[in-house]
Amino acid sequence: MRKHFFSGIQPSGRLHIGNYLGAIKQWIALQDEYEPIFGIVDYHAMTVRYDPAEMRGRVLDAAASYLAAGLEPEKSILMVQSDVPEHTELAWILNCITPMGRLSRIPTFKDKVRQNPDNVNMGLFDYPVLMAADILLYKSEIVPVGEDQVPHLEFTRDVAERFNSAFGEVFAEPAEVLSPGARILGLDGVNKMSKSLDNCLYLDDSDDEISRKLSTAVTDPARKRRTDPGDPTICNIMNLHDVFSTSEEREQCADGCRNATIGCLDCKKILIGHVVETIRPIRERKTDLLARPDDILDILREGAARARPIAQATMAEVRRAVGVTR
Ligand code: AQP
Repeated sequence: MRKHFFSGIQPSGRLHIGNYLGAIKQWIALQDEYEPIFGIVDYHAMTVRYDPAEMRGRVLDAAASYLAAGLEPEKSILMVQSDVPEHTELAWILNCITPMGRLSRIPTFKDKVRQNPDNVNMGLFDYPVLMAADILLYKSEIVPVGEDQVPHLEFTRDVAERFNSAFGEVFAEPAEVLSPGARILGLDGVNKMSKSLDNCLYLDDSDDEISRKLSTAVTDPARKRRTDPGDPTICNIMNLHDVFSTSEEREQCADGCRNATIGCLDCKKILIGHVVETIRPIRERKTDLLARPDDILDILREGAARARPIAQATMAEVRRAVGVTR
């Protein structure tokens, strides 16, 4: 029997190439070896202000993106977090063994407080506990994630250890699996590519949008003219070449930048070709899928029905361990 692991994405906006390269691409590659559970974690997305009328559409959009990127519902389980109430049940139990001081040191919480100063709610603070519950519920031993999630995985291991030593061995301590695209910067060249910062190349951008966004994206700011030599090590376009282009193209662009024999625009044109080739088939499949929302809803319903017995079996063990069965 293939082992499970859980990995999820918040339906907090359209998915972008950071989500794809940091997480989704790796998940797809693991679906022969494991039976992964891919969650659309809608309860996590409630930690920032949102319009309830948009949530259904966002969930469908995320599901279509996963499927278009190569998730196969015969091999993997695609589900929505709120369809499996054991996630929030386990989160409550984990809350009761989590020191508040430990949570307040997690850097992503501080970042979110900076971004949402007028909405610092308990859900935002507790986000890592719900994420730990998502992962532990399926006894995940690995979790493919982007670099920004490493502190959450460290926290998940902590909680698993705390639980096991208080109540007896129930959970595995999961390890993060990072890809070469584990930290994709946004088009501003400074911040992480992020839905909420809208500095993204989205998985459904048109060829023209990709070309326009990359043509105006930040490069080495000290390189003002075509004839100035540049520093490819601080250029975000070069970072993207690292994940999209061949080694010959990377060398051609890096050497050409250092000795000013290639301009930023020519270097960008090579990248644009690769990004368009990657995004175009995903966008086209996604458009086809979104034209059949009932088929997507069927896949999500079936995913929840397959995930629930696994979650219930773990919860039965957890309930016995913490002494709430009679
Ligand atoms: N820029 C990124 N580079 C590499 N990996 C990334 N991931 C997100 N951004 C990048 C990975 O995608 C998975 C799902 O992330 P998420 O959507 O659940 O949450 P997030 O990391 O908070 O993503 P965003 O886009 O930044 O969302 P908002 O703006 O709503 O907070 C994770 O594995 C993540 O590492």
